[in-house]
Order: sequence, then C-alpha cells, then structure tokens
Amino acid sequence: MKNNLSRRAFCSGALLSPLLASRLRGMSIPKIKDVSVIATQPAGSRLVVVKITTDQDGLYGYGCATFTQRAELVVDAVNLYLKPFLLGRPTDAIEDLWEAMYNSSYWRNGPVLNNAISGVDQALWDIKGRQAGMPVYELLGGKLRRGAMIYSHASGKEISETMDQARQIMAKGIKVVRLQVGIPGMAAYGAAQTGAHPVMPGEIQPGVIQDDVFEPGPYARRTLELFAAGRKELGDEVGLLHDVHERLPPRMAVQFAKDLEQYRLFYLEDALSPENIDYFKQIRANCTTPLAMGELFNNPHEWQSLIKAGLIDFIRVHVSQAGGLTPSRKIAILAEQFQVRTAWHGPGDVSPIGHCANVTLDLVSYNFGVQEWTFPSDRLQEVFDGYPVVKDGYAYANEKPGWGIEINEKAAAKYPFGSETGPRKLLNGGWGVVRRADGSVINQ
Ligand code: GCO
Ligand code: MG
Repeated sequence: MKNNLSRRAFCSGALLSPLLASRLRGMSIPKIKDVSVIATQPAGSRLVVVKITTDQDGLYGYGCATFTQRAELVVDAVNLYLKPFLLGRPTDAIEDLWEAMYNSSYWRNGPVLNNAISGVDQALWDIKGRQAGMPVYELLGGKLRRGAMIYSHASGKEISETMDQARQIMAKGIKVVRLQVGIPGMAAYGAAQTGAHPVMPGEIQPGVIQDDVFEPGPYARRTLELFAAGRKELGDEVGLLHDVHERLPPRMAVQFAKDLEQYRLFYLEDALSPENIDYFKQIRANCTTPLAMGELFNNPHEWQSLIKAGLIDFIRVHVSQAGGLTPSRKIAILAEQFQVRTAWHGPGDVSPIGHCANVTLDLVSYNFGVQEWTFPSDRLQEVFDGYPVVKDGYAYANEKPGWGIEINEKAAAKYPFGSETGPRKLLNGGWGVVRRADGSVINQ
C-alpha cells in the first residue's frame, strides 16, 4: 500500500483540498522550462524578482528575492546555482523543492541563499494559484479576516514634523503609526538628519565614503521626548511604535524599554541586535513594553528560541530572508502556539510580490498582529500591476489567481540597478558604516 502513495495518488487529488483537486484533475503537472531574474530599481531600492516559466503556455510565476544591500549576489545565486538545479523539475511539489534547494548548498540559512530560494518558492506558489485559478491564500486554507491592519511611518528632523506626518497618516484611517525623529548633528535611523553630515573628526578623505556618527544617549533622550509629545498630541487611541534598529547597547536597551513603558507602545522593535537576544530576558524582567524582533533573522535558531520562551510579542521576519512563503508559514504557525503575533517586515526593499506574500500570510494566520506598509510609487506600479490596496487602514488581497501581480518587464528594464546617488552608488546599493563619536563601529 505505502509505495502506492505515488505521484498518481497526489495527482488524483488524494492529498489535495477537494476544490483544488477538482480544478487540477486532468491537468498535467507543469515542468520548469526556464528560471530568470528581473532586477529592477524603479523606486529607490534594488528589487530582485525570480520568474519561473513552465512548459505550459502562459503559465509562469513570480517570487520576491529582494536583499537590496547585496542584490547582485542573489541574482547570481539564482542564475548559477538554482536554475541548473531546477530545470525540468515539476512545479507542484513546492515543499519538496524547498527542502531540495535548501539542502543543495550543504551550508545554509544565509541571507543570499535564502533570498534566492524565496524567489523560486514564491514563484511556485504563484504558479499553483494561477493553475488553480485562485489567490494563494485559498491554497493555505482561505481567509480568516477580510483585511490586514497596517502601520505606516511618520518621521521628521524635528518632533513637530513627525507629529504632523503622524496626523496625516491617522487622517487616512490608519490606526498604528511608527514614530522616528532626527537627532541634531547625528545620523538617526528612519529619520532625516539635522545639520551637516556628521563625520569622524579628521576623517575626510576624497572619494572615501564618510561614516555616519551616532550616539545612543542623545538618541534615547530625544526619542523619549518624541513619545511624550506623541501621546500628548496624538491621544491614547492610536497605536504608536518605534524602531530602535538595534542601535543601543543592551544594558541601555533595557532601561530605554522601561522608560518608554508609560507611553503604552504598540511595540518596540529591534531593541536588541540578533547577537544580543539573551538580553530580552532582562527587558521582560523590567517592564511590560511589547517587543518585536525578526527582520534580521535568517536562521530558525534565531526565531525559535525567542518564540518558545515568549520573549517577544511580535515576530517580524523579512519573508524572503527566511527563504520564502513556505518557511514563513511555519514560523507563523509556531508563533501561534506561543501567543506571538506576526508583523512581517514590509519596507520599500520588499518587492510588490513580497508585499502580496505578506498580506496573504496576514489573511490566513490567526495570530496576525499588524502589517508594516509601504505605499507604492507610480513608477513602482508602472512595473508591477496588482499591488494590494489599502482602505481605511486595512490592506486587502487583490483577489486574482496566484499573487495577482503582472510585471511589465519592458518597464522593469527601464529602471536597471545603479540609480543611486552619492556613497550608495559607490557601494552598489550597499550600506556604509555607523560609528560612535569615539570612532567605534556599531550595529546599524
Ligand atoms: C523596517 C526596517 C527597514 C530596514 C531596511 C533595510 O523596520 O522597516 O528596519 O527600514 O532598515 O529594510 O534594508
Ligand atoms: Mg525595522
């Protein structure tokens, strides 16, 4: 009996939901005819999307593989390693192909390879949805909420500017706002700089990239003022969150989370770096500020320990950095068992395909928390058609088969990599360094 559990059993629908089986019965299983990469930069970030073309006319899929700081390396990983590995293989066994790609490099769980695998993984889910004539969320058991509550970014050089932006965001019906503010004479995360570009004394070398300067003390004091103003001016109803971006020494992060407790944050993000996650115990022991972490995670060990120990309240993995929809679905299910909610990473360096994958997970995961949102520019929509729509603070799936995104590949070619200016151009879209006033490098 056991070895009859063959492809025939699979294709006969024994393992599929009745609806899916009825849609697939009689359809031959598509084979991978081509694997190609769309590398485009229509709106600032370098975006990498994998396209899987099948041997069935008009049946193809797209997947997000965006690691903007090392985009070209992901392109090579797909072209040089995954393409020859995948050609001719059937598209239907997504889990099997994920495990096969994941193990094929022997060494695994890194940002470049995970993003390459994610591009293929998400493209296979797109193909299955297109084949079945239904959105990917239907393949995952269907929606358990109509839309996903989003949050948007408010920032400014001055606190008053951040407050103005926050009010504009709230006026659109958005219920959760991230607050960030510049620090005079320093380079703050998520906010424009005030004053001249702070450089290391005596370090100006022609053609050499100037390193940013950041000091945790002034940042922490200024951010506490920001949240005092936030609660006073924006009220108690609105959800307010903040991203430390791992820029505080761990001991200071414990104090900072405690000092922010009075402002009832929706969550405090990346108070610690992945290297210092043991300090979450101390933050937990000292205050009730909700904690979010995960965008920098590539390895299951990073999220499993925190989730199982209940040391975070929101898991914020960047779906393609974890390897795509297949593993991220499992992270959501693990988190659900431990009352940890999801808040998938959703900045501008996630492609519209990746944003669709985020919304899909948001709609099918009982433990959804909030979705970081980046509103698309006209140029981004010139290239990508089908970006999920936001109404009254909620993001909605586009209800089309697969991810429901079509890419105008001619338009994508109009925006090749390299449109950065200044240091970023020299660094191929990569980041420079942030240093303390004493010259030592810090996590950025
Ligand atoms: C966020 C993130 C981003 C990252 C960026 C890295 O919470 O949205 O921290 O702003 O810094 O995605 O490329
Ligand atoms: Mg962040």
